[in-house]
Amino acid sequence: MKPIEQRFPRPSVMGVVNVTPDSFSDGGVNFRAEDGVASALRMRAEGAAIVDVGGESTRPGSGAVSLEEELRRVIPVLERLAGHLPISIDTAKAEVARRALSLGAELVNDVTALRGDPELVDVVAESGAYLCLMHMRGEPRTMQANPQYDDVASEVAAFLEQRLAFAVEHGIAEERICLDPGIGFGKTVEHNFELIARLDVLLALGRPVLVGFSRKSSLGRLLGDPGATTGPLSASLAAAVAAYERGATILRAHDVKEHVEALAVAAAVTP
Ligand code: 9MG
Repeated sequence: MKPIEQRFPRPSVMGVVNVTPDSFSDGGVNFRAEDGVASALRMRAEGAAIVDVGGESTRPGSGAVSLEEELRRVIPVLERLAGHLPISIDTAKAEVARRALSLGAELVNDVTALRGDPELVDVVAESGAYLCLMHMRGEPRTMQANPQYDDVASEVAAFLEQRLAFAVEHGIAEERICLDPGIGFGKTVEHNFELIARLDVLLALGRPVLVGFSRKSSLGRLLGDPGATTGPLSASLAAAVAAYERGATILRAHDVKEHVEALAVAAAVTP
């Protein structure tokens, strides 16, 4: 298998398909399997390098869903997409990842960075799949309750370095792994923008970086609405381009066509 940066060269767009009823960012538009499948196929046609399918909401305040419910949501979508496009499975559960990989998923996107389910590391190692390790402070239910850091970029980098070492020690090839600062996962608006401004601190770990700023509440809050739960497309595109220009490889986004176009322009200026 190719190293992740060859399989998904800069800039690659990862389309988001939340098979959940309660996402702030897309209002549950893909909760029915046929809608999730149609969205994924449209994103591929619009230029997504990979589509991230998830059945558990990770928005601030959300609780966990059972294994059975998560499988019930994502498996029908994955069955119908198998063989049609590159798939990432957004899960922290080993059994969901196992089933998704058997249906052809090539990347496991684990927002817990292998801390959620002790069996997941072996599932990824044995499958040879790509892996995204994301930083999160706390858990989705409570993570936005007064997050504090002395130096957010250094602390996020130290965490990711430790999780990368854990993954490699357990047999996952380093060349298959990308790292993610976890925009919005236990961070204030200022923390999120500082992480993009100082992306070089994460890049120094030597792995490709994935950034997901699309539609996140920090964008709406920066623009003047302190109660925003989401952010507009214009701001999402600016954040993706800023992240790309500072070295990000994969940009996770809901509006694939617009992100592909904006990043193509950015790449023509700054390859
Ligand atoms: C599932 N999910 C929601 N936001 C995300 C982000 O910013 N990065 C990754 N890897 N996954 C995310």
